Amino acid sequence: MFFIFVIGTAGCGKSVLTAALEKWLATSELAVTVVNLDPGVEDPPYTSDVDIREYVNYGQVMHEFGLGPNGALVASLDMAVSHVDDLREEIIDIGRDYVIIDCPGQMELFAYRNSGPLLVSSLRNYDPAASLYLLDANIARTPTGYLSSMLLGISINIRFLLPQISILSKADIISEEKVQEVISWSTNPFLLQDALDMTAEGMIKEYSSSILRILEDIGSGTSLFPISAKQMVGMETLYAEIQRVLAGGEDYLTYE
Ligand SMILES: Nc1nc2c(ncn2[C@@H]2O[C@H](COP(=O)(O)OP(=O)(O)OP(=O)(O)O)[C@@H](O)[C@H]2O)c(=O)[nH]1
Ligand SMILES: [Mg+2]
Repeated sequence: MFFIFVIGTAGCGKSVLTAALEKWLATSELAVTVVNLDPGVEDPPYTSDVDIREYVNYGQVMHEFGLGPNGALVASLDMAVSHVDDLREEIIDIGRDYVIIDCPGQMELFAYRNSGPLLVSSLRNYDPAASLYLLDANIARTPTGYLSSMLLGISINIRFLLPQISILSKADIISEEKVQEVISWSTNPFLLQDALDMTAEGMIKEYSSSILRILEDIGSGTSLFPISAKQMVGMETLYAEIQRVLAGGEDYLTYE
């Protein structure tokens, strides 16, 4: 059983990609379980097989504890941790080869708090897993947006300890030329440095080369995969990369 966690900032296209990947795998006659891990979602673009909303009621949490939308999401995920064994049991009972997990968009849950990484590690247990980290084309189209998105990806990577595939999502909303430029930043740090030098101001100019060195050192210089889940473009390449990573072609990060 292979676990694929779909993560990224709010509205970057996680749920639509989850639906598209399920559709793509299903048409390739691969069996998929779709898990919704977002307590706050109202109408996801897929039919979930396993759903966190069966275990926690986001609206009720907000109402009962007098919380705002973000606080209620944090509290809901904290509560969900006590149900993680039930969620995994459901997934195991269904028993399909691929498990795609659509995560909530509040990155704080994964980058800083414990509940996100705890849910991830308990759900996959010791099964092979990878995370798909989506960089929203809306954000990553600018050099500073790209850089900050990559840094957020690293924050998540060091909490998840999973091989991570970086995706330029919603690639159809920017021109093909822009897509190629953003991809070139991912493979050639000097091009990103040039772009930052041309557009960034003040401190970021001074810091950019050190930040770029960090990105390179920890291996974040791997290519981005442009995807349009809406137009089902890039799915085959993404699947090949998922296969490569899950088959162990990429070392798992280990931190003591
Ligand atoms: N043009 C375009 N729009 C997309 C694509 N994928 C998603 N969208 C749109 O982006 C918006 C957000 O998509 P979602 O899949 O709900 O994003 P999400 O990351 O799941 O959002 P949260 O769960 O709220 O964090 C919706 O309006 C989608 O229709 C894409 O490939 N191309
Ligand atoms: Mg979503």
